[in-house]
Formats: sequence, C-alpha cells, structure tokens
Amino acid sequence: MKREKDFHLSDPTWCRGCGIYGIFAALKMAAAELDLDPEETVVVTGIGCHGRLNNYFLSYGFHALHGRTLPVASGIKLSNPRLSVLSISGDGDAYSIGVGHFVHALRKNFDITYLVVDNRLFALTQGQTSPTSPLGYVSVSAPFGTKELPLDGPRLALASGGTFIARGFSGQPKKLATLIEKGIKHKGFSFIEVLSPCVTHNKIISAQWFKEHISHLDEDQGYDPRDKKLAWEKMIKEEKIPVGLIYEEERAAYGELVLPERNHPLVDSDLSLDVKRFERILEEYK
Ligand SMILES: Cc1ncc(C[n+]2csc(CCOP(=O)(O)OP(=O)(O)O)c2C)c(N)n1
Ligand code: SF4
Repeated sequence: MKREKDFHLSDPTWCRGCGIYGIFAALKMAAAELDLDPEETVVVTGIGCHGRLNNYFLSYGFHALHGRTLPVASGIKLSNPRLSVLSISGDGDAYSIGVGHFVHALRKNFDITYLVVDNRLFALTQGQTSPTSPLGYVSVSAPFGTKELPLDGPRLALASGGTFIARGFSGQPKKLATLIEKGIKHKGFSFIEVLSPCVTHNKIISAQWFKEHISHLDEDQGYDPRDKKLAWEKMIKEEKIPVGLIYEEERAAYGELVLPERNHPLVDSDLSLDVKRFERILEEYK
C-alpha cells in the first residue's frame, strides 16, 4: 500500500498560502488511497501556476500548450487505455482558450479525470480577469471592472452531457481527495472544479471568502447526485456556491465505443516500419 509521500517528487515553490498546495495534498492522498502506480499514471497540465504540479507530483507528466490539456490527455488515454490519466487546468486554461475542448470532452465522455483550479483569474500572467472573475471585478486587464458575466463550469458541464460533475475547495483537502478518488474510479469523464485562492493577485476572493460563500452538498439530506433535475435546481439558485458531488450518471466512455475488443489500441499495435511497404508508398507519391 502506498503513502502520500510516495507521490511527493519535490517541494513546491508556489507562493506561501496559495490554494494549489491543498490540491497537491489532496491529489497525493487520493493517489495513495487508490494505490496508483506512478509508472501507469499520467498527469497533463496546462500553462499557468497550476502547471507546475508536474514538477512536484510523481507520475508521468506532460506540460501541454495553454488550453490544450484535454486533447493531449484524451489522446494518451485512447492510445493506452490501461493508464490512469488526469488533466489539470486553470480557469483561464479550461474556460477561456480551452472551453471548446472542455465541452466536447464532456459530451464524448473520455475516460479521464479533469481538475480545474479555479482561482478566478489568470495568475501566472499577473492577475488578469478570467472567465470566472465576478462581474465588476477590477484587475490589471479590467481597471474599470469587468463588464462580462462569469462562466460557471459545473453548470456548463451539466448542460454538455457531463457524467461526473463535482466541485471541491482547496481549503478542505480531505473532502477534495474523496472527490478525486471517486472521479478516478468513475468510468468516463470526471470533472472536478476546485475553488482555490490566489493569495498574491486576489485580495478579495481569499480562503476566508470561499469558506463564507460555499455550502456542502453532503450536508443536504435531500440531495441526490443521481437526480439531474435536482442538480439543475441546485446549480441555478443564486445562493451559496455548492461544493461536493453535484451529478453522476453511468454512460459508456468514448474509448469503450471506438475501441471494441477486436481493435487494438495504439499501444498494442505493431508500429515497426515495414521498409518495403514504405518504399511502395514513396513510389506512389513520386
Ligand atoms: C496560446 C497561449 N496564449 C496565451 C498564453 C499566455 N498565458 C500563459 S498562462 C495564461 C493564463 C493562466 O491562467 P490560468 O489558466 O487560470 O492558470 P493559473 O496561472 O491561474 O494557474 C496565459 C493567458 C500562452 N502561454 N499561450
Ligand atoms: S500567483 Fe497566485 S496562483 Fe500563482 S502560485 Fe502565487 S498564489 Fe498561487
């Protein structure tokens, strides 16, 4: 049985107090609990402060282009379905430049786990407004306050056919670890948005602010994450931000549909070069 420290590759250098420390801790807890094999696990990150996680978490890693974690992660999973594949983005990475990939990954139901670190701004580039920044939010890119309505990731996921939709808080790593564990076990696309304060660029949306503005679905006796109508009602109520497992359903994952028994995934295919065949192809193009 593994322990958290077995996944600790090196000490992080995020700013002191950054929420991503809590996400790193939760990821290690979940990996240890599931006894993941670092050699059979791949974490694909985007460009942003969250992207440094690859340097600290022991597994295979791929630091993808900004907004392109999902095509890389889904390609890896389809090429080798035996791997556990996680993708990690910032709210800018996921909901701005990468939002098209997000919607299609949800409806296709790739069998990967997607964590979105929602600090409500572009952190690495020094605090610009992101799609989750609240209306009126003042930043270096919106000095008179943003005039755009914020995007809600879980609502978008529910509308796009998501089969596992959750929201966690970096300040509660144990609860978050449980969500990550469930997400990794889920057969299909598991999406977990994680509320995470950026202590350097956002003095308003702090850890305390999140604590005061969230409500816990697991404390709501009447809530059933298998009831889509109930999930919608909860999501569109303009009250506290719901945290926990929002919705889960079973639906065949994309890989199961396109890689039936008779087809070999790329990893099991013979990719050795047949020189004679290659020369014939070259001849055809002369
Ligand atoms: C194609 C492309 N566009 C823009 C950038 C500049 N850029 C780097 S990180 C970033 C945003 C980071 O914000 P987020 O994804 O929320 O991650 P965080 O730093 O908050 O973890 C941007 C716009 C880039 N690297 N590549
Ligand atoms: S700039 Fe913000 S998100 Fe980035 S490491 Fe520092 S506190 Fe964390």
